[in-house]
Amino acid sequence: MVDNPVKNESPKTRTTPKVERPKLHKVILINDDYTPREFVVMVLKAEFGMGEDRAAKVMITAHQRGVCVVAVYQKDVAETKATRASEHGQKFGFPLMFTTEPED
Ligand code: TYC
Repeated sequence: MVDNPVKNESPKTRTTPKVERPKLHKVILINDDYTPREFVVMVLKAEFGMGEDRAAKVMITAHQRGVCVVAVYQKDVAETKATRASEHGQKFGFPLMFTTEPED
């Protein structure tokens, strides 16, 4: 295309760059009345690589408010992590539950 500052002679060849960033998904810890606090902390450390202090803060937030965001990942990673962490609780007979939801 020859440059023409007055008129774009072939507008149909112009493309809009469209790079969509995949939405991140939150892993959410749900409170329950049965899982021991120490067990929740242990699972957060084991499944999400948290240190003791961070894990204890996340656990107490879920305990007090009902839910707490644990971390954000791309969709498939968030779902796998939530499933694994919930299964960790089930394996020990606890109703510990992790869910996922897309970030806004
Ligand atoms: N509420 C539980 C108790 O009092 C502890 C707990 C905290 C369980 C957070 C789940 O996501 C949870 N033993």
